[in-house]
Amino acid sequence: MSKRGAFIAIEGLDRSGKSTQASALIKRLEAANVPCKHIKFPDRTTPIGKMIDSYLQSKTELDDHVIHLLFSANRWELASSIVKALEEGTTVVCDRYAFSGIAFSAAKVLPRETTSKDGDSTIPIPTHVLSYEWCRAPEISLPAPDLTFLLEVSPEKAESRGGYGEERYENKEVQEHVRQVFDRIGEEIESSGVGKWVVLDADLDKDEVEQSVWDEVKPFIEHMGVSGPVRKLW
Ligand code: FDM
Ligand code: MG
Repeated sequence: MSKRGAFIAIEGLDRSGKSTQASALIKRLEAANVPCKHIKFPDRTTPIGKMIDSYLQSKTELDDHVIHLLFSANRWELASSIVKALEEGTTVVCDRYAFSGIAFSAAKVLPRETTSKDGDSTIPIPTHVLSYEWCRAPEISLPAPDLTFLLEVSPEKAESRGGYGEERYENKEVQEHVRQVFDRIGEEIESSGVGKWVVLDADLDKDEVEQSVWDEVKPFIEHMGVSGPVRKLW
């Protein structure tokens, strides 16, 4: 069997430069004559993707469980085509994947925080709407990335890049909660051995980040190769 393609995911908070880096990586792969394909989640072009798009633009309201399952279904509807491309030797670069799915949903807290008394001070206890385990469940068995980059951007840098947009989740508070879940996911991926998790400082100049991405991807593709069947998410 000829070598299969690598499955590479690029994850991070808003304004971390994911899309820029995904495009830059595709260009580098093309220049190195590596067959490759650029995909993005959510894929807003499918019927499920259109429902997600409408929700993100706050044109529709959906129960938190429902939107979580739609995001996951949006990956499942493309899962077999991802596996097929990889098996045919095409490297797939994915802008956001299941880790965004878990992180953004598990980060949701009820608008009103309950508080606990500690001496004289009142400590807010955020109440999570969906548990981490519940959010992770529908992602089980999706094709697993061989390599995932988490682009870490500071709130200050995100702000300086033009701040957040108008869509749902694009605000400081949500992003901070999401950051914490991403850290938990990274620890789990590392210890599970399903794929490699690489954290990069995305406050750096985009050319520097691009070089760091390439420094990981190039030897990965050339030497270690990507062998064996496509793995499944943990
Ligand atoms: N998002 C993205 C989720 O909540 N779940 C998911 O499974 C995915 C893939 O959708 F706020 C969120 C993350 C982001 C929003 O993403 C749209 P883009 O990258 O801005 O299109
Ligand atoms: Mg966005």
